[in-house]
Order: sequence, then C-alpha cells, then structure tokens
Amino acid sequence: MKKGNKDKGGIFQKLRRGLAKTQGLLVGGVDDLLRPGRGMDEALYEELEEVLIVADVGVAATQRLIEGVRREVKKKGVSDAHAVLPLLRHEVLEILQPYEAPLAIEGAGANPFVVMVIGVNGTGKTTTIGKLAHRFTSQGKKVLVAAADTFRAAAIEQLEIWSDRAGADFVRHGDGADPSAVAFDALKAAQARKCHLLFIDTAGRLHTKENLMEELKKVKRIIGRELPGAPHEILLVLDATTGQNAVVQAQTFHQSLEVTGIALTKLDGTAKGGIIVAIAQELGIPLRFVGVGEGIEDLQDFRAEVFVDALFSQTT
Ligand SMILES: Nc1nc2c(ncn2[C@@H]2O[C@H](COP(=O)(O)OP(=O)(O)OP(=O)(O)O)[C@@H](O)[C@H]2O)c(=O)[nH]1
Ligand SMILES: [Mg+2]
Repeated sequence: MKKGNKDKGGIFQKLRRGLAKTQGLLVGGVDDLLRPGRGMDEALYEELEEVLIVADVGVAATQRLIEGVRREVKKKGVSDAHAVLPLLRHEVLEILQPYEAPLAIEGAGANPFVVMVIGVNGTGKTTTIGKLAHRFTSQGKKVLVAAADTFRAAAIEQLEIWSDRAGADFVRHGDGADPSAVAFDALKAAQARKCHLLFIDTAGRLHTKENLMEELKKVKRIIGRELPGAPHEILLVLDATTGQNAVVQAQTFHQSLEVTGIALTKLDGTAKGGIIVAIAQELGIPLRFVGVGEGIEDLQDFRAEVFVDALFSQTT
C-alpha cells in the first residue's frame, strides 16, 4: 500500500472494507495459487484464468491479464509463483487507469450542469443522486433534483427524502406524469434559481422494453433543445452484484443514449467487484464513481490506483 493512501484514512479504509468480499474471492484465490516456492508452469496460468473468470473479471480482461502476466514473467525471468501477484496487480491497474475520470463540473461553463441518471431498476440511481446532491451542496453548490421517474409514487417520495437530506431543491409532478415535462420544468427552475447543478432521476424499468429507451431519449432531446450541450453527463448506474449482466445492460444503454460516465454501486457486500475490470476493458466508458454503502457519504470518486491498492492491500 502506498503511504499516501494510508493517509487518506477513512475513505481508503471504507473502500477496503467494501471490497473485502471481492478481495477474498479474487486476491484470496490468486494468493492460494501463487504460493511461495511454487514454480511457473502451464497449469498455473490455467488456474489463474479460472480464478479471474469466477471473480467476474470477464473473458476479454482475463485473456489480457494472463497475456500481460506471461509477458512480464518472461521479461523479468520470474521463476517463483509468488512474484506473480505484483505483476497481476500492475496489469489490473493498466486496464483500469485509462477510465479514471472523475466528474468535472468546473470549467464546463454550464448553467446549470445537467446530469441525467439512468440505469435498470434497483441499481441505485436514486441513492446515487442523493449522495451526489449531498456532496455538491456540501461544497456550497446550489443543486436541484428532478423526479423524472414518475413510474411509481414511492420513487418520487424516496427522491424527495434524499433531496431534503442533501439540502437540494426539488421539482416533481404527479405519479405517471410525462418524464420529459418534469425534466423541462426542472431545467427552467434550475435556470431561474441559478442552480449550479441539476440531477434528473429516471425510471429503471427493464432495458429490454423498447419504450424505456424511447422515453429516456426524449428526456435527453428536450433537455438538449432547451439548453444546448445538455445533458452534460449521462451517468449510467450499474449494480456490481449483478456481475456480467452489468456489462450487457451498459451496452444496451450506451447504444441508445451515449453514456458519458458510470457509477458502479454496491461494491460493498458483493464478491463480484471484479466486474469493474470487465467494465473498463469492454465498455470504454469513464468510471466516475463507486458506491460502497447505503449512507449519504458512501460514494467515492473512482481512483484506479487507490482501488487497486485497496483490493490488493492485505496481500502485497
Ligand atoms: N450496499 C449498498 N446498497 C446500495 C448502494 N447504492 C444503492 N444501494 C441500495 O440499493 C437499493 C436500490 O437503490 P435505489 O437508489 O432505490 O435504486 P434505483 O436505481 O433508484 O431503483 P428504481 O427507482 O427502482 O429504479 C436501495 O436499498 C439502496 O440503499 C451501495 O453502494 N451499496
Ligand atoms: Mg429510483
């Protein structure tokens, strides 16, 4: 572990705790294989591949990791399996690093900066908006939250509670209202009130229903018509516990809506956190945030090095 990460204390420890199950499966599994004294043989690569696949790293990223490790083993003349773990750590970092891109609202010159939040139901859209609203109000920003998920009444109320907690403004219509109309009114309100940020919550019914995509496209179009360049961020929320499904969902949403950033939630309590590597490898979309709990503070900017340190911390 890097000293700098240790100094960040709370955030790093929370991430580390959140990743405990993933670490157990992925790094724990790898660690068992890479015992000191074990020589380098073909079986080792096969076993390593198996561990990575089981840990939801995905086929493409697994191939790349194995190739990378093979290359480095050869280059460095590694003969003891135990020396492979830091090589693997480095290869994982290489995959994740290019997708570290925290959301930058400063300099965008946007009034307001509009974030449209999308994703299938239950992934954590509303919770993530609550956490983000809190983060930005804490920084002195004026935030407005729009309840464009009008699919069920409870969704609007849940968002309102989060919005109140965060000290953000809130715009809603009745249940079953047109999501685009809510988004339109919210944008007008945000402009009139000179808000820095507007978060738009959307419905998450199954992505296989064509009409959801059409509805979301319409929200996006109307926002863009009223404020050129908006929405500035199409944030896709993915649930880490769904493993490989998250990649499939992302591809579907990306095709229809051109996702600009990903928030990966529920990393705490799942052993499927390896999915983040598959997401980076297969989607090519910036990874903005990771969710590590249900609390208002439990959302972190994705930092590749910190993430990899947290994941490998007990064994390297
Ligand atoms: N452990 C954990 N739970 C989370 C996290 N993010 C969200 N949740 C929980 O996941 C559940 C669903 O979250 P919501 O924010 O309601 O999800 P949603 O995408 O808005 O769902 P719909 O509105 O039904 O589409 C809630 O119980 C949240 O507390 C996280 O990072 N960690
Ligand atoms: Mg919701």
